[in-house]
Amino acid sequence: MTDLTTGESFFTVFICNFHNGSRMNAVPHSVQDCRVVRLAGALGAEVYGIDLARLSTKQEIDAIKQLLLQHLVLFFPNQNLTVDQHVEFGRMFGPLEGHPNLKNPFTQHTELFELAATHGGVADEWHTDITFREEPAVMSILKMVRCPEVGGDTMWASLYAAYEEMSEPMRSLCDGLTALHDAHPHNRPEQMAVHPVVRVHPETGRRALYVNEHFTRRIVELQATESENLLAHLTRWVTNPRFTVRYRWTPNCIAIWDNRCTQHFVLNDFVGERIIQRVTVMGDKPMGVKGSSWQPWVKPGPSTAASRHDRQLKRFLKEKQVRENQA
Ligand SMILES: O=C(O)CCC(=O)C(=O)O
Ligand SMILES: [Fe+2]
Repeated sequence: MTDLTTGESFFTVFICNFHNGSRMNAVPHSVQDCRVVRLAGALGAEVYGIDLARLSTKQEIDAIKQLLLQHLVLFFPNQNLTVDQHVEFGRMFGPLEGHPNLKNPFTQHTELFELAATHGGVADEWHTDITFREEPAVMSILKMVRCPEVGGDTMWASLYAAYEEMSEPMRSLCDGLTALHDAHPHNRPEQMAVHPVVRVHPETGRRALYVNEHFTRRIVELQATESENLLAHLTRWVTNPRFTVRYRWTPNCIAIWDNRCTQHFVLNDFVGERIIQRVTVMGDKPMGVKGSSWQPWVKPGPSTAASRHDRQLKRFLKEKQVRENQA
């Protein structure tokens, strides 16, 4: 490791940390002992040598943010954060929000929630967190509290890779589309938001394919069957193994992911208990490449049997109209 920093200000100064000689990770001096080990071609890195409970300066948090922009999901094994420290750590990245629909057993920390497998808490469908909201979470910070000896791995997919590897005509089509997301999986179909199908990451400027199997219901500008087929293709495409990393957990590992350019999925291949706790950094409004290029498509004329496929979109559009009239 080469020290280039002596006497210079923090923001201009980096230590070069090579883990395999092929890729440089720029890590600020104050966390120079950390070792970054990439886990897959598309995304994911393990970080060793940082005690997350002791991080406190803006520079240290900025260093983690930089690593996250680079690797999209970071894993910090063998951290011993208490519930208080976990929440405190999360707050350093921005205001936290509790989960809008899932139970939270921690009354002293409404921002922290827990998923226990024995209570059905297994997120075994590909998703980006809470995209049914107008401003989905920026990032999530998860603590693995209890994991099975075997199984229960989590996978993440890079939505940059998914976008960048599509053909040009497909990218061009997707650039001009928006999609309706809803909280149907939480039995809250009235919670809805429309987001661009291609999201431009506000910090990197890169484009990400922003539709997911769990919450994305309908491409707004397409006819219902077209939407169904395109969504089936895109949500499957995102899960191409080449765009993913699969992580095998150990207890007390902390994972941080950038929710603006990734999806994740838990392998429900285990027996017994598996418990995670998560805090979530509040979100921003996803921006697209150029806005919607076409009008919403709903079946014209009086309602018929087939109109049911447009019902949720019609509901969204009607409520939007009411909101706009009130504003
Ligand atoms: O249990 C996991 O590994 C991830 C759960 C999940 O989807 C989440 O916390 O957002
Ligand atoms: Fe999730």
